[in-house]
Amino acid sequence: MTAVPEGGPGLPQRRTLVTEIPGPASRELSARRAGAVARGVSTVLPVFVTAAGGGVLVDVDGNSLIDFGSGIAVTGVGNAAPRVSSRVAAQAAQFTHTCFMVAPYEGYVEVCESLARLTPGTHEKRSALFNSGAEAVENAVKIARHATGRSAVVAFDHAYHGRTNLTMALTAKNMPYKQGFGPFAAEIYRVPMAYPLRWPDGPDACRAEALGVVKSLIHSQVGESNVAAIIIEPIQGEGGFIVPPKGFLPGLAKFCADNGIVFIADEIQSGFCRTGDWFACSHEGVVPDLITTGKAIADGLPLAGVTGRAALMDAVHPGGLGGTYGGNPVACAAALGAIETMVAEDLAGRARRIGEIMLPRLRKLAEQFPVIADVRGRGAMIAVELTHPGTLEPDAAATAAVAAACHKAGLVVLTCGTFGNVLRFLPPMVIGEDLLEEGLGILEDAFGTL
Ligand code: PLZ
Repeated sequence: MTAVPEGGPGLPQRRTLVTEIPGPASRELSARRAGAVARGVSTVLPVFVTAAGGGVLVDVDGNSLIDFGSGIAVTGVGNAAPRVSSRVAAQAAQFTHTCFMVAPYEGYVEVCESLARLTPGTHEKRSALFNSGAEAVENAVKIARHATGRSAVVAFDHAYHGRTNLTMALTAKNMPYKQGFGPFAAEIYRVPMAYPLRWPDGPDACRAEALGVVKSLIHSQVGESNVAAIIIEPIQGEGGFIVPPKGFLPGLAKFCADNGIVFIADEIQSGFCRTGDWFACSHEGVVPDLITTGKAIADGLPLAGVTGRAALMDAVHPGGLGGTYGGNPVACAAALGAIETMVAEDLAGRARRIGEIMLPRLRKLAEQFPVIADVRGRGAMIAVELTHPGTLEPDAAATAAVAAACHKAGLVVLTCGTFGNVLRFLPPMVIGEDLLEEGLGILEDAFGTL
């Protein structure tokens, strides 16, 4: 047995397979896991990790895999990024917890100051910190309801906002997120997403019609004056990396402003440089009233936030927001290290470069393999949607087969989409170009196995 390497960017940045995937040591741990871990918690690729950094994950069998998943858009700055690890270690040695509601500390304030600076808009802002994306979304809705005195919340088809009761209600897809877990929270209304590939009359009609359909449904079925908030992922994540046509998000933001509705951008997956800008909203100059953040904010330590207009955020009475762990000092230290890394290494620029490398190669692949119906995304948030050639009928089987072939060859890829037919690519923004190219080569070979 070789010594377990230390994680971080110093790990050899190459793919090395020394066993089949998963190897014997991982299989043994999987067997142990089956006797201890609830089966409802599932896993994409059952290799047990011992170290990770840059663009690789190292497993218990000594395999080094290329990471195109970043733990679902979390480790954008690279796993165990030095500025994160050192700040976390230093903070853990000082104190691990006080509860910000009992006795505060500077790190929490500094994270909120960073959020005010980095999120879209130059208006006066306030933030509150939480433990998970779902909790941030719940609180954004609480704040919007409190500030407006209204109860209805409008969410989109293909949306994903979490697994708690309110966020399950906001999430569109039944299996596996909602099946058997109802009843769900009330006063949630769903409208169609501007999904160019699947808009009934095609992408051009989507651009022309989607906003009108959304407005008219809200008018006829809910009533603008009853709507507290409209919540949208500027690029939908779990639902299939759906990028709405230009103009849709600004139009929605304007509709909200005109009707006293709080516009909530859920940037938990798309935020923090992932799409080639600090936030996906910024590609169209959209300034949300509230923005939810999580995932990449703290390189994997549990932290999430709600940031928004001071008047909205401060509408809530003292004591109305909180939680034992929200904005934990170690998680805040990680966030400050992650943000410092994003600035120092221009990770938004790196994300744009990743997109420039990936999109043309994937478009070429789509010409070669007609099972690829769409190539889309921005920066380092890229996907391909698979259908039976010449139709819009989702091909989840081919998607699963390509993902399995990638996994076998040592490339971690994730799937998503309401119909399970989207392969998504979320490499760490710090991934080396050689490794990125090698990963794309593996993906191309995987399509060849269909
Ligand atoms: N909003 C836009 O992408 C989390 C879900 C993984 P939590 N997405 C990954 C799974 O299957 O549970 C997500 C998101 C958007 C909210 C969330 C919820 O964030 O930190 O998982 O609660």
